[in-house]
Amino acid sequence: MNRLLVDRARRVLAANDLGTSTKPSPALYPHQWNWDSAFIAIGLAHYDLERAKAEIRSLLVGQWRNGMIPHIIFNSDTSAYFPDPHSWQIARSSDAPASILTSGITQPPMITIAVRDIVRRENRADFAREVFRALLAYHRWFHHDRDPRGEGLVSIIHPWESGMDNSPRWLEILDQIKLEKRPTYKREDNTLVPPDERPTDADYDRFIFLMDLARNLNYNRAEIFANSPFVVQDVLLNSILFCADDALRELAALIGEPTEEPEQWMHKTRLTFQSRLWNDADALFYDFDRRGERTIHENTIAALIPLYAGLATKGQADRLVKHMTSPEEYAPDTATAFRVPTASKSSKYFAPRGYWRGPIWINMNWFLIRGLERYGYTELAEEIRADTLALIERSGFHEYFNPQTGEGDGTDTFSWSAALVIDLVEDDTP
Ligand code: 2M8
Repeated sequence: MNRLLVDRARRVLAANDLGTSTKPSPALYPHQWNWDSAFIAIGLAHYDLERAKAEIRSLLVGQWRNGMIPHIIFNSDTSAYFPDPHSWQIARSSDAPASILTSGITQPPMITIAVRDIVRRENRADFAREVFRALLAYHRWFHHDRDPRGEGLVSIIHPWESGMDNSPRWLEILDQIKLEKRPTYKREDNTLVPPDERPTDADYDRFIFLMDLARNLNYNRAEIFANSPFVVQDVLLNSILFCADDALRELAALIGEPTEEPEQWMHKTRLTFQSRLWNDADALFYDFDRRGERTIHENTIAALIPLYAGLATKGQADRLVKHMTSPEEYAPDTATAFRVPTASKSSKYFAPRGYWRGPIWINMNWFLIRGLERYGYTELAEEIRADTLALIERSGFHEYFNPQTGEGDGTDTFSWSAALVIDLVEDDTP
């Protein structure tokens, strides 16, 4: 049964293959996305290491001079996606690459974790040697540019950087953005999948407002931090960066480079993660609104992802697991058969078809399975793995799934759903 699932998953990746990169889906996402490609490389590494390396190399082609790896690298063969290169106008920044079109923001740095997977599977250091400098530059950019005060937590400047675009976590800040007039733009996404499975126009107005703001400030970080209403220390991105720092440390050790820098980053992150993001009363990790200097009290799946990174103490992990097993929040109940929803069912924003406001996403289940395994909750990890595979078996490689009905929503044949299913079935963590 599972072998058949792997075969089908490979066919999804082959169908979305653009040669040296893979688009997330056939029509809705026709370009290369940063963390999608890293998840895809983790899947590819199980059966085609050369193609996995190509996926990473093509992502690095888009790297900016300041080290940032952008969230989208545009495929010049298509224009059917908004926002397009003209919306970003990255040439306004002297840091942007000259001959390649990209967006002007980033996404969670899963790339370094994917590279470590590839290197471990190959059991050779060549690829680590090849890409180490580029990865180091990306991490330095994160830690210096996005954490200018050296606090140990980096900030995101757009909900798209979190990868969880319309998460309830961002709503309070976005609601405060009062637009004098609506930005003018034409969406493509809600013509390709049912509009109620996509962010609303009100969400998009604010996404575009923040994109315009960053562009009009020529992607100058100091200006953006000073002028944007959206500067947030995101639990998810900082958890992934912490894991990525650890992967970078391992790559450095392998090729005889110093390991102190990533070690120091990790040390600082661990401290501030605890002191600023852990909320002991609610027993959840919460994002911090850096601009407004306040905690964002939203119970979403992001609050549980520090398990993946090993950033929770054992006591905190036990309490996080209680949320996961509570039927009022993340566990099945009479109305909700499938897990794990991306927002707590107790949230007033919970919406079972609402994109990142409730549906099940395979990458989030994957993070939780890996996190539960790390803390020794093997039974729960096994249950979620079995549920995840059963969901795909039942509804196909959709982008996300309704936790109440198990129906697949968003786009079909979604690349990271396929890639991570391969990783979950093979499950021979290198
Ligand atoms: C979604 O985000 C893009 C914008 O970056 C979109 O909605 O058009 C998110 O799910 C994001 O996490 C993902 O990387 C991207 C491509 O799959 O789609």
